[in-house]
Amino acid sequence: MFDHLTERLSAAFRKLTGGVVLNETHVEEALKEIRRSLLDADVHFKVARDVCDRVKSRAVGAEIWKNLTAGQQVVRIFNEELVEALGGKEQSPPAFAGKPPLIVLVAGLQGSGKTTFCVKLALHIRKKLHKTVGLLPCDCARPAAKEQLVTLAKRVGIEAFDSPIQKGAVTVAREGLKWAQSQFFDVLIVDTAGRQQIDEELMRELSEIERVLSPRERFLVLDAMIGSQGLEVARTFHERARLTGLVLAKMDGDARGGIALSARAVTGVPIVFAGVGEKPEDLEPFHPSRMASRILGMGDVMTLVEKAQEAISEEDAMDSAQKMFGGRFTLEDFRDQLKRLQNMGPLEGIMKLIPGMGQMMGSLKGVDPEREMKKVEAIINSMTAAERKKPDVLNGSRRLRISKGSGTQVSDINRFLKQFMEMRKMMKQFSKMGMGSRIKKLAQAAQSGKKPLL
Ligand SMILES: Nc1nc2c(ncn2[C@@H]2O[C@H](COP(=O)(O)OP(=O)(O)OP(=O)(O)O)[C@@H](O)[C@H]2O)c(=O)[nH]1
Ligand SMILES: [Mg+2]
Repeated sequence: MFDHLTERLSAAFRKLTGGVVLNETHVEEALKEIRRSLLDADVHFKVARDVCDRVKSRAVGAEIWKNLTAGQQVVRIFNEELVEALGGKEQSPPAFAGKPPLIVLVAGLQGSGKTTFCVKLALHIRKKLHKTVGLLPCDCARPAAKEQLVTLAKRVGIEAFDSPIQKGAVTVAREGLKWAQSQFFDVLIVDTAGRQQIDEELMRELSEIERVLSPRERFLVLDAMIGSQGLEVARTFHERARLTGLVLAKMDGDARGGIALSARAVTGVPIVFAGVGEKPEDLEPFHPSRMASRILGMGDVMTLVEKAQEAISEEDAMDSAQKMFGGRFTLEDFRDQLKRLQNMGPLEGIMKLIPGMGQMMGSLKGVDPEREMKKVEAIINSMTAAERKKPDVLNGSRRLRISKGSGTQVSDINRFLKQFMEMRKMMKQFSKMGMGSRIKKLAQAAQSGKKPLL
């Protein structure tokens, strides 16, 4: 398992940071680990090679982002390529709209999860798309197969076609279609037989059923745990049934699901659903970005995002803290801080630790803090840039203009400015007390959520 791909990248590589341009040697180094991680996730080696080639062509010559290390930068590109290869960011689930009965043929290897998926899909279509659905069991190979579908369907109140399996799958398909038409179903879902191996007999039967039903959708159910041989399975089914969608069953297990990448690459067909449990409700639309995180190792994506955020906010915090204690804190800075506070940003901690700020926030108690903050923001927004930098110029007529502009009372402005001036005074005193050198510690402590020892 490779929970932290980034950490597996060599130390020298990891240390390269912002501003450096990645060269071929750097990228090759990272690709070694990336290739291994893809193979670990059961991605077919040819597919892994293609993804690596694409990452390479994008990464060589790319500049490392300011707050990322080389490793993170490559992992970032890798993640983007994975999402793209899995279907892109935006992917809407099929709507199953068309001339009724719209037929969905479900195929796959034995035990992959076809029958379970048929029931899940029927429920999804009824609940989410508000369409009428019927189920057609065309698995006449396994004696209990029909009963399994009929029983499952009954349990969730979906109608299933029930006829003797001795007739054979093709006859059942023909009769089932007539039944669906007579029932005026919007959608008819057809379960088929699976086999241990892909064999000619199964494929012929499938083609036959397909010819009789002309299904609009032809889905292949793949067990997420199938491993890299799933690529051949997907290819064969696609050649015979011209698939329109892939379904990944048993995604609730701990398979990394590399088959998603391989099957999608070899067929070019979208992955439409993921089965996430045994129950009929356990079906989800397929999310390429979630899947990419899974193949990549969740730890990496999380670390990546956190690291980037940390770096940004730490830098911001230092910058503001230095301004505050150097007495250069303006109304503009104050407005920025307010914005961050509203977002419950990481600066909340540092604000509380600053003399004056706590009081100011405290005086908001009893009133709606959100509204107060908006008011203050409106006041600052109605000032000119010069006024924000030097609030001392704010005489009576300027305050009147601001009150009109911000829809507040002059008394609101007076109160706010008084508080702001006091806060600034306190900040200056604070820095005179020799605290300037401890700003860094303060900022860092606030970042980590700990109270510093001043
Ligand atoms: N955990 C989990 N189990 C699943 C999922 N889908 C199916 N199963 C289980 O996998 C087993 C096989 O599922 P079926 O739906 O019978 O598979 P099938 O492809 O119809 O099998 P055959 O008809 O024998 O070819 C059953 O025990 C299901 O409960 C899933 O998404 N998650
Ligand atoms: Mg079945």
